[in-house]
Amino acid sequence: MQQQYPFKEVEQQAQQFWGAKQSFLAKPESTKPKYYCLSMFPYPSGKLHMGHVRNYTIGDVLSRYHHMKGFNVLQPMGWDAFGLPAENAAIQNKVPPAQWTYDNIAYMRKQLQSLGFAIDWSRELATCQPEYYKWNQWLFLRMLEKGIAYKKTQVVNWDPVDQTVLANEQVIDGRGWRTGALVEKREIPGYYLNITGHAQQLLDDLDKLPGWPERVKTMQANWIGKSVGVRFAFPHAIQNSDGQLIDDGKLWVFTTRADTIMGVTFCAVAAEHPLATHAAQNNPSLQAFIDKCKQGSVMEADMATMEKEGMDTGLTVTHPLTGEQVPVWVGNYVLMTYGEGAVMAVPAHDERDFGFAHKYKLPIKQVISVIDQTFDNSAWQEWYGDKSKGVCIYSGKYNDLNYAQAVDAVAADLAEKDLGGKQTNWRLRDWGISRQRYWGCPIPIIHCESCGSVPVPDDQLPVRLPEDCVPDGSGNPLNKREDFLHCACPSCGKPAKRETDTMDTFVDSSWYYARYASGFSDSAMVDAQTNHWMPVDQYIGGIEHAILHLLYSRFWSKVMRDLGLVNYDEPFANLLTQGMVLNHIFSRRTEKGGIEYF
Ligand code: ANZ
Ligand code: ZN
Repeated sequence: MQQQYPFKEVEQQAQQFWGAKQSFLAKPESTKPKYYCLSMFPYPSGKLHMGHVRNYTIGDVLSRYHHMKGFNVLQPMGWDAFGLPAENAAIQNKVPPAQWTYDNIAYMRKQLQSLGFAIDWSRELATCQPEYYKWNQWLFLRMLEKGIAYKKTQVVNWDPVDQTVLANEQVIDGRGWRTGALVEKREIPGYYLNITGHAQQLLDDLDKLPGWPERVKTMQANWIGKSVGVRFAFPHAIQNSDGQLIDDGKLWVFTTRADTIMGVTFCAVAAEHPLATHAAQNNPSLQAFIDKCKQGSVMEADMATMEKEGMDTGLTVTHPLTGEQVPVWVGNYVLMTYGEGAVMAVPAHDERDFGFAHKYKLPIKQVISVIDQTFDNSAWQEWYGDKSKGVCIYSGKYNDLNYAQAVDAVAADLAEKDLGGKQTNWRLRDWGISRQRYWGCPIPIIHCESCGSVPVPDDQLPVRLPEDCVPDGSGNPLNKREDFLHCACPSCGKPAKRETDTMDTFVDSSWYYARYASGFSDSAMVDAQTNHWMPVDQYIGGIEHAILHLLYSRFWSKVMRDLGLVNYDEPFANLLTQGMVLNHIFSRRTEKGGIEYF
């Protein structure tokens, strides 16, 4: 027996043996029970780090164990190869993102192979390959046909330095995460996927996942955020300069506490709300306040902790049940993108409204009472906002009703006046997939002056991304690529222009597991083999993907299922979220204020 482990010899011999025997080739025709073991695929950032080694070792141990137990194992590997870091590297080193990416893949593949993992390398894929992303485009077109994908303009976070839209997560303290520039809000057109249409299913089907950590399921449920309440209107006679009623004379709000409707002492609208815009026309200080609000973060976490600020618009609306006039304020804590972008404010029973009313000396009117508790306007107490205890008081005909009874009664009365009714709201927003980025999957749309936005016909897929652009940081280089831009309109044949936005890279990772499990056909997104291997028996990855990646994958699977491409409801039967390997990382603030890592 040798004193030391001569890893060079032993491992090389073992790896040669496995290679010669094709030991890790998955065999779909085998009659053994299948075991699909999947680790989240890496971004080809340059070199493997210890986190990769640890993550992939977990999957490897599980794969080998099941192999030995007589399972037919599939353990594939690939590359999440589109994305921003390649563009940033390109800006720095002046090499095309494609070259940087393919070089990194080659290097990291060698590293992974030298680790001797039991991977079926015959199924390797990279999401930047046209053979792969062709099917992103193809499914997008199917979604477009079904109305699941649609175009709309929306307010987005705009980084004026990078000339790009940022995700909420990329806005830190109101600044772009990379550039440190003050983020602006802008309206631009983009494509959205109607994930909210699947919200109920995405919530319900969490119950079909006993093999997922409770914590992750809770995070998903909170993110989906089902909220049952009442949507109703405060009528008004506010007209715009053309003499037309704004929003048909109705200020709509969404509330989960319709039982407190008799305690309304003001309404608060978002800075982007039409009533705010209207009121600001002859009120420069209100306009200045609105501009300031628009600069702030749209992250909900920030919304919850930030100082509540507001300003009176001078406008009033009519309480739908009492007929009283209610003042309208602009409040920085009201989100334009949730509910109706406006709230009925009940300072006595909502903590945010309470703070706001105190700050601006607005009336506070108790309408819920709890036995043995005394209401005191000067300080907030937990029970004020607790809907599980208490009954209505000072509320006329609703007195003595509990929460559920009062909500029903109020909703019925509002419905009778044709001013509203019960409604379910979702915190989840539709998934905006357009990115003003080069290194991603082109959105297969052609813009024609006569025909508008025309889908690229299937037989012209994939729309290939030119691989030799070198971004210089000033917007999307595709806008300057004449050979990419110009094409014929598929519908009328006249000269037209290609869409230059590319897809969010979360699209790429939303279905790679199904492609691994399929034969790599160029005439089908997936084949019948997929249903043999899927769902993934063990998915392994970082907790940082507990929400977005997993939710998008679940959604994408359901769309594929509805189109008859696959037969499973959920892609990942068991989920293991490994910990993170932490190490001190050196960084510095750049001149522009962003963070640069070494
Ligand atoms: C009056 C009220 C009284 C409320 C009360 C709560 C307690 P969830 O559960 O998250 O759906 N709200 C509605 N739209 C909003 C918006 N665009 N921006 C900020 N806040 C908004 O919360 C619904 C509650 O959040 C609604 O119920 C509304 O405040 C507020 F004692 O209405 B409530
Ligand atoms: Zn045309």
